[in-house]
Amino acid sequence: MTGSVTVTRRSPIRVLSIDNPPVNGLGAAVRRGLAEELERALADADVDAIVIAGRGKMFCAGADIREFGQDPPPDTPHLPDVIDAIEASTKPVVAAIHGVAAGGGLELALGCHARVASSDARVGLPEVTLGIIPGAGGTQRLPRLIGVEAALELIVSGKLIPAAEAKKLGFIEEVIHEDGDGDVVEAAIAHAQTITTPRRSSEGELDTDEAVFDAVKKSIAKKARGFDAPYAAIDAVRAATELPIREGFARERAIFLGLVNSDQARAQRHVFFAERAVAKVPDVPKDTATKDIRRVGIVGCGTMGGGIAMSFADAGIPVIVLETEEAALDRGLQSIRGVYESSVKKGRISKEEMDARLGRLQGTLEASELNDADIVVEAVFESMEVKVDVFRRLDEICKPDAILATNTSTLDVNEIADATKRPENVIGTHFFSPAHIMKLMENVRGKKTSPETVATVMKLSKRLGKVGVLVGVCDGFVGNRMLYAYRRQADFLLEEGALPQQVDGALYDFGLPMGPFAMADLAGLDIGWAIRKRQAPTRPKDLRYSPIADRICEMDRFGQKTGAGWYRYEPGSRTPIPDPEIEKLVIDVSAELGFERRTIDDTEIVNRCMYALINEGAKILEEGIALRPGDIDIVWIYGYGFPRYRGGPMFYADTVGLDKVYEFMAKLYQEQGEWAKPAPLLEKLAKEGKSFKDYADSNPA
Ligand code: T1G
Repeated sequence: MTGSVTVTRRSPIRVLSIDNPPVNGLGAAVRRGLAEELERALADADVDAIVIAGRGKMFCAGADIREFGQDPPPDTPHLPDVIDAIEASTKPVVAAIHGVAAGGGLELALGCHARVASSDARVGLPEVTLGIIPGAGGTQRLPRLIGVEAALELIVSGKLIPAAEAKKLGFIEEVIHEDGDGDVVEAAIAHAQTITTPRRSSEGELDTDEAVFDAVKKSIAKKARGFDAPYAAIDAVRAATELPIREGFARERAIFLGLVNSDQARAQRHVFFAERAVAKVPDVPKDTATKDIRRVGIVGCGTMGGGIAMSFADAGIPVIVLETEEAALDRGLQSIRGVYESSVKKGRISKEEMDARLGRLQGTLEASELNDADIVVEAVFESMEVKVDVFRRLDEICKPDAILATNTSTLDVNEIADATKRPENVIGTHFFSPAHIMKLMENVRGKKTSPETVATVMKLSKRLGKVGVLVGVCDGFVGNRMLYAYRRQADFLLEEGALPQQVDGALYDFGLPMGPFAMADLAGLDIGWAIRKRQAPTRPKDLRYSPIADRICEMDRFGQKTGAGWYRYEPGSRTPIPDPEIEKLVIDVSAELGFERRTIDDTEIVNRCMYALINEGAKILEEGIALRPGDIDIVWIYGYGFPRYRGGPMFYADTVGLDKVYEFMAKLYQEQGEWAKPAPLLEKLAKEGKSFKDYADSNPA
């Protein structure tokens, strides 16, 4: 064993196995080990061919991302050099791929003279998801193997594809079914012995016209808005068509090195690790017992109840949906069927798959039919009175160990839990609309929620293909509570001189999928109005409050669903059109409140809304409502479309500098009072010249 490479002598074949758990990352030791063992094998006359494989659950997940930004130990070969040596080998080298070959791991395999994969393997170049591009030859070798268009599709999307598809494309030579054909290493050994002349992927010229690149740029314009890496990847592949191979490699490397320490790459690396960290709950160890979820009950088949039911059916779990009236149940089930039918029409799922999912869904008007559910998710009207009544009844009907979950987006989960005799089995599972699509689940832990209930629901989030983030109980939990602070500044900016389309435009350009006013129109203004009415009795009377949103609701304008809200909408269209009536209302309210309207630029708009959001995030952290700054980032990225290339609001704050955020909020505090009071944690970190990352490192969750 050299470094993290084990050697198996199967004369005349030498097998080099990467052994660097958990994902065989190509860290310094692995690169050194591969280089040294390759040299030995080439020098050994008893060796006719070499197989490279991976120990454990996969071949190799690429470069060790944790080593980025660090200088490797001296004499550590760079990955491109290791791969060049493999490709130059006069003895055939075959990659034996199982599990995953991703990024540098696939580039390593592309440097080999052939690739044999097990049928369950997935392969791809996901570097763009980390804000970089393949930097070890992938953008030069892959197009030469499968053509420019197919290579662009894989590199620019960053997706992993099944081995069978890769074989069809032409960069996997053989796919074996390990249950039938023996293991992949054996197959690779056999394959190596069939090779007489090693085929080198970097050989051969490429020719293509510019239209191909323009077409890709056009096709990704919406999805890749604001991201640098996908466009850099297109430039690298273009270099493969314009330059001889060595110059192409150099061009790729230069683009890669230009990105690897960029703000976007550091942000997307942060998101990669933050997304994996959210699953770790300090006082709920990995081996905490979890309940088996075989059958699920949903209370309410409205927009949220229906979407939640689909999430479970999509994940293969039988669901029974309870409604109070036949008409409501029919409407709900019909809308679910409608969503599936349009997915079939769009070719997203097959008719058979639709039928299978609908087959798992059952409607009922009989609450007693929820008696054998392992978990029941309540998704009824957002009223404490209604929810407490539902939970009292569920407590009587459901089996003793069933989990009772509420989909409330703002209400006190402890109060709901205390309405039952099983508060330890009560938890919040806050889905985001549309629930069958949005990946985020805010799992709300009450004072009495047991570790088993937490562990079960966190595991269930993963099973549903969602990202579950554990949060504590407060008004609006993490996402909506921060949204209140963000939205408040947006409202105040209208009174001071901005207009809805300007505020929305500035935040759209910042990278959000839409601004606060267009988002409110999409969600429906009646929801926010109900929340403001509920909060009115406890809202501090001496603090500023913007009446504009209430006035719009009093005009029966509730957004897209009524054809008018902050904007007006043509029938059947979701395109927001600025409405002079709203402009007049905004200007009238300014005058009414004594504001002299002033010119406000986009930078102030972004700073006011973002810094207020971050400040609320800091309060949430110090109150322990969120475990880590990264958890808050994941909530905003998966729940509100915060741009991944900015890393989330808390990571973004670190790139701006907490001193700047603090100074800005401290100044706003002078003008607005309590609403803008800097969080003590923000003040402390800013004055100590520290970041939220420093806070996370010194308060490991
Ligand atoms: N480096 C370091 N750690 C990694 C890692 C990597 N490449 N991939 C995963 N981990 C850690 C992860 O943080 C987690 O740690 C554990 O491994 C299990 O991961 C030159 C420069 C392979 C599909 O983008 O997509 O090569 O939380 O929970 O669900 O061109 O991991 O347990 O402490 O995700 O089974 C390109 C990244 C690198 C692939 C497996 N490669 N990894 O999924 O496990 S850049 C990637 C994944 C590159 C070259 C460039 C997934 C996976 P912990 P996991 P999983």
